[in-house]
Amino acid sequence: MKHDLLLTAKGHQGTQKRMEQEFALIKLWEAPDRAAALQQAAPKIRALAHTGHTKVDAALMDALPKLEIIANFGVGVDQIDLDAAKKRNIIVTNTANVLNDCVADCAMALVLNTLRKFSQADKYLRAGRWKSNGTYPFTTSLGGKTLGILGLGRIGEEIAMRALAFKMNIRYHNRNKKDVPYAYDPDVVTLAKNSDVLLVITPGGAETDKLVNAEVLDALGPQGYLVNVARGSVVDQPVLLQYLQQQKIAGAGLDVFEKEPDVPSEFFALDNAVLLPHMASASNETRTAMGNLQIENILLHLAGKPAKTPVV
Ligand code: NAP
Ligand code: 8YV
Repeated sequence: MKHDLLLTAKGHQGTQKRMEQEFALIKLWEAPDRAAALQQAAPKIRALAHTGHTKVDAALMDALPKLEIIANFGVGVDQIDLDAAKKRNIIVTNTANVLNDCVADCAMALVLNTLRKFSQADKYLRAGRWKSNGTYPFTTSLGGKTLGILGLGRIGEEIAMRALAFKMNIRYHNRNKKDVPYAYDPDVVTLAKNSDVLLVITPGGAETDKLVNAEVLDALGPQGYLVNVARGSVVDQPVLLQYLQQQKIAGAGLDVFEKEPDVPSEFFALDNAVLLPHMASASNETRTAMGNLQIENILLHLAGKPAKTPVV
């Protein structure tokens, strides 16, 4: 007999296909009446698979009184109310580690692209401006510059290794100093002051909300660059936009935004920003590995075994 599984949203196709094979799958987003679908599912649902950035809140947990596990597709769980899950003895799992390389590759590509402006230069060539205006203006080298990593965790450490290969110097700030061969700064402002590129890869949520604010961007200064692959919430987005428009920082590379997929159109006009549609983990290989881990966590739990990557 297949176990029941409630899936909150349409996500990675291969993962959904596997879920359809392994479980009796209920697709919540397809239900014409969500409340009625939840009521019907409630007596049998022990496992919920979540994908995307909609909230998994206390009300959803209360609608599923038999719920034991919420398995997230993604390492960041800021969209899940962890306190509410803990209170209800619901396990939350993520997809830690399997995406480290892919996200670090994307972060490094953003650093490179933001300083060297390859995206902008590509547009310049396609618009025929090489021929009409001549060579593209000179850009900024990476070698010898200091990369300040805000959030030197699993992904942050992979980014540091890549940046070393580009001959960058590494500094970092976490709440807790680590046993690593990189210089530690005790706060974000000091890190920004000491960095040419400030790279954000902390979790999202209340603890890090607008951690990168005007004071931090002032410390980064007009020659400094910001790269964000964490969550849009970690940066004060309206302030960042203003700083980019007024060239109070040199540029930004952004994979994440405050209210995805809505990106204020003022960003599109900026020549000093490289913008990506939240795609740091979006390779076929990595998304498949994330889905496999999400499913493995659910199957382990339903077999009475400990999940592989629990968060709470
Ligand atoms: P992780 O291993 O838990 O690392 C997070 C790091 O952030 C830790 O070193 C932690 O150190 C630090 N940190 C946490 N809160 C902080 C705070 N208030 N101030 C300063 N540092 C803080 O997590 P990970 O696996 O590397 O993932 C990090 C995040 O990247 C995820 O949560 C997710 O939001 C984001 N992400 C984005 C994408 C994307 O597609 N763009 C893909 C994957 C992940 P301390 O605890 O010592 O402070
Ligand atoms: C995914 C992510 O884009 O893992 C994370 O925290 O942000 C990304 O890997 C997202 O989780 C897909 O829903």
